Parts: sequence; structure tokens; C-alpha cells
Amino acid sequence: MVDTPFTSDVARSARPSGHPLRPITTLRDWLDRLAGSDRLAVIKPEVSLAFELAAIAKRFDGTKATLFPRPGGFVTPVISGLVSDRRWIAEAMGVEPRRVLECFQHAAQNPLPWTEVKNAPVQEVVHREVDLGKQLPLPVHNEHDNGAYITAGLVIARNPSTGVQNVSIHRLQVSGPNRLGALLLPRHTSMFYEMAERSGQPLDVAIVIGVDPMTLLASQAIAPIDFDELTIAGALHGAPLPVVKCITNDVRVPAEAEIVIEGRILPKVREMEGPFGEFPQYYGEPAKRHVIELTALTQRKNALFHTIVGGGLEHLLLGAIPREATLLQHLQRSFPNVRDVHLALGGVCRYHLYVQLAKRQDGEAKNVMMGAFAGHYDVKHVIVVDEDVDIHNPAEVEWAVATRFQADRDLLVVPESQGSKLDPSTRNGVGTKMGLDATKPLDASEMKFKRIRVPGEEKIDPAQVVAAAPASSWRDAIGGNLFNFR
Ligand SMILES: Cc1cc2nc3c(=O)[nH]c(=O)nc-3n(C[C@H](O)[C@H](O)[C@H](O)COP(=O)(O)O)c2cc1C
Ligand SMILES: [Mn+2]
Repeated sequence: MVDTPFTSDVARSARPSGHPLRPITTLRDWLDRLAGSDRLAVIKPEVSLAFELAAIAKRFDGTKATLFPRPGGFVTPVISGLVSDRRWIAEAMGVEPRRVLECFQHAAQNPLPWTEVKNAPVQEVVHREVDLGKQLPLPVHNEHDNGAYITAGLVIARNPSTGVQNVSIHRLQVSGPNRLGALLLPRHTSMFYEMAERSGQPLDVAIVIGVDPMTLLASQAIAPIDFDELTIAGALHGAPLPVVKCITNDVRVPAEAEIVIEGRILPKVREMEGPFGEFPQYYGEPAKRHVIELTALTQRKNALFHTIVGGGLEHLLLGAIPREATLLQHLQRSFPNVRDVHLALGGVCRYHLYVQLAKRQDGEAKNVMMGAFAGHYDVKHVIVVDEDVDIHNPAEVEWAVATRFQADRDLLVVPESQGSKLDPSTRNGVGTKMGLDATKPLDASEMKFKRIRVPGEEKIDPAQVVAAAPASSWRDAIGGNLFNFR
């Protein structure tokens, strides 16, 4: 196996201390956990793959995961909405919700190298001829999507010069029986591909569908290049991830996965891909994009096919938590007073970053904003607030802006900078950053920004203070009969 500079120190503990619960390490365990707590909706068999499946999954998004038996008549069931609540992610990690970012950071700093196995459930069935439309239940999600897409496929590729693997999710358009169109935004897979393409070579890849929640989350880590995200999955599990070599190339894939599609991204080939409904709740525009030619499909005997409905909570949260963890760590390196960060839902869990700061210096909030913009190009608007503001409550953040922010003094605007290509208000990803300093001035008198408070409010238990008599007899309660109050 390939050793990275980050995978040598197996001895270090993989998880921070003090976590009483065990993390979930397999997809089937997670489905059992959801089912056992009424969070898995088993849908009637044979729903249509064209829109109906996505419509049902979306209706349950955030409340229940969905399982579709015999979708469109296929034997392979479809599952969706596996991690559509922040608390579920904490539960799968085995930590309290407030420790999710800390736990993810710890895993990213203490990766566990994977172990290679020879026999893997994901290779129980091997198809050397790939015909996606016949072999997999492929749903069509949004009204104007250009047909069926694979949306929960972890794309694994190896750095052509170092051999170190990378993991990321990419939307994959089904363009033919053994052909996919892919959107590779400018990050690691596209860098590996450019290296291969420069020497006229294809880039071998594996597309892994149906993994446990921690492996899904690890795929979204904002790690340095040549940092194998599967080693973060191992650390989140507290045990090395078993992997197996692909049948037609050298990529190593999670052995416990449900389905693996093997293939290669073709050099010098671009074909039309899109439109496709994306996380900003708009369609990604059609354009000529990368093409993957498929070489084999392997699966479990009774495999499950995972689909993520674009723009749903599952999609948004999977991106949000690893980004928050990385942005928090990145900011705290320069600004130890940064307490917490949150990528708000209204900013599609990518564009709006709320930062909680224990301000010690005037002007500090503006430096924090500049650090945040540099932390990830998707970060577009940053709002910095004081420690007394709950950054997980958008109404509190708005209240801080309403009462502590003055635009002439507290606004930072950075025009013509790199943003998200999927933000339709940018010029192909070139746009403006904005930072709002909603912290109170350090020299303000104590009473000026003192939040009002009724003493004892937090101790009131409504059940204890309500009178026993029903509310309909309120006249009796105030002595109405005595005073003939009608
Ligand atoms: C459901 C889902 C779909 C995604 N689709 C794409 C995509 O089509 N193209 C892309 O470049 N990134 C996509 N992403 C984001 C990348 O997977 C993510 O930024 C990843 O961390 C990049 O990995 P890297 O830093 O190793 O390159 C998607 C993420 C999720 C959760
Ligand atoms: Mn990477």
C-alpha cells in the first residue's frame, strides 16, 4: 500500500478522548440504527425512477432516510437521505453534536492508514461488461436535469506521480452504457487528471457507491493534496478501513462498499454534460466536460444503490461539516480567539460563514474575514459576531447585524475575487466577497450593548407554573363568578 507522510503514525489515538459512544463503521449498521429509531421510511415497491423517487426522498429529507424496494422494477434497492441532520452525523461519529467539528479535525490530524484485503464483499459479483442502464437503478432527479445521474459516487484516483489516492464526490451524468460525463471543479481529481493528460494518459478511477456515513463525510474533507481521505475515514471509525484493489486498475476501494464502477477519465476528450440541479438550488449550466469510460462494475450480491438528491440537506450537510472543521482550524491557527464557525443553511451551507469571535483587539474581525475568504473560495459573505451570539441561530446573527453593525465602518468588500462557479450571480466564478463586522466596539460602555434579560426566565418550567384548572374556566380562575364577570 501507499504510505503518505500522514499515515505512518498508527500508534496515536485515532479519536479524541472522552467519547462514550462508538462510531458507526458500516452502512448496514447505520440503516439498522435509523430503522430502530423510526428514521428509515421503507417506501412502497416499484416507484418510478423518473422524478417520483427523488420527489419522495426530498419530502423525507431531514426527517427520515428513504429505502426504495424494486425501484423502476430493478432488483437493486435505492437508498437516500442517510445523513440529512447534523445530529445524525454526530450520532454516527459517536460524539455530542457540539463536538462534531473537533472530532472531524482530530481525525484529519490523526489519519489511520487503510489495510488491504484480498476478498471483499464489494467484489462478490463482477461484471466485465458495463451497461449502466441495465445494471443499476439510475434515478432522474430534477425537472431539467439532462437525464440520469450518479450523485453519491466517491471518485477515487491516484496521483500519477506519487501514487497517493484522493477521494471526492462528483456528479456523474450517464452518457451511455459505459460512459459518464463528470464535473471536476478545480481541486485534486482535476489536478491528477491534468498531470495524466499532459503525458497523453487517461486517469484511472473508481466510483464507489454505498458507503458508511463516516466515509461519505471523509470524502468531503478539505485536505492537502496527497492526503488520502480514506485515512480520515479510518480515523473516524477508530479502525483502519479495509480496502481492495480494483479488478481493472490499481485504485484501492473500500471493501465493504455496495457497488464499485471502475474506469478511466479519457485524455483530450470533452463532451456535453448538464444541466443538473445543484446545491445552490439552481441548475449547473451545460458545457463540454470530462468523460469517464467504464471498464468494470463490481458489487455485493444484494447491493444497495445510494442516491443523493442535489440541493437536499444530505448534500448540503455533507459539504458543510468538513468545511466548517477545516475553516475553524485554519482560522484558529492565526486567530486563537475564534470560538466557532457555522456555514448557514440560507447560504446553502457553502457561501455564508458565521464566525464567533472573543474579540480582544479592535479591527480583529476584519482580519478574521480575510482569513476566512482565503480558507475556501466558496466562502462569499462572512459575518463576525461576539461570543454572546448563537451562530447556529440565523435570527441571532441577523440581530447582531441589525444592532452592532454600521456599513460605513464595519463592511469589507473585495471585488473581482475567486468564488463558486455554481453561484449564478458570479461571472463564471469571479465575484465579490463581503465581510460584516457585527461585533460590538471594545470601548463601548457595559450597558450600551447589554442584552435585556428577565431574571429567572430560564428557570421557569411551564408545566410547573400552569394552574390545574383548564384554560376554558379562566373566568373562574380570576374569580369571575364572585364578581359576576361576564
Ligand atoms: C453530493 C455531492 C456532490 C458533489 N458534486 C461535485 C461535482 O460535481 N464536482 C465537483 O468538483 N465537486 C463536487 N462535490 C464537492 C467535492 O466532492 C468536494 O469539494 C471534495 O472535498 C473535493 O475533494 P478534493 O479536495 O480532494 O479535490 C460534491 C459534493 C457532494 C457532497
Ligand atoms: Mn483531496
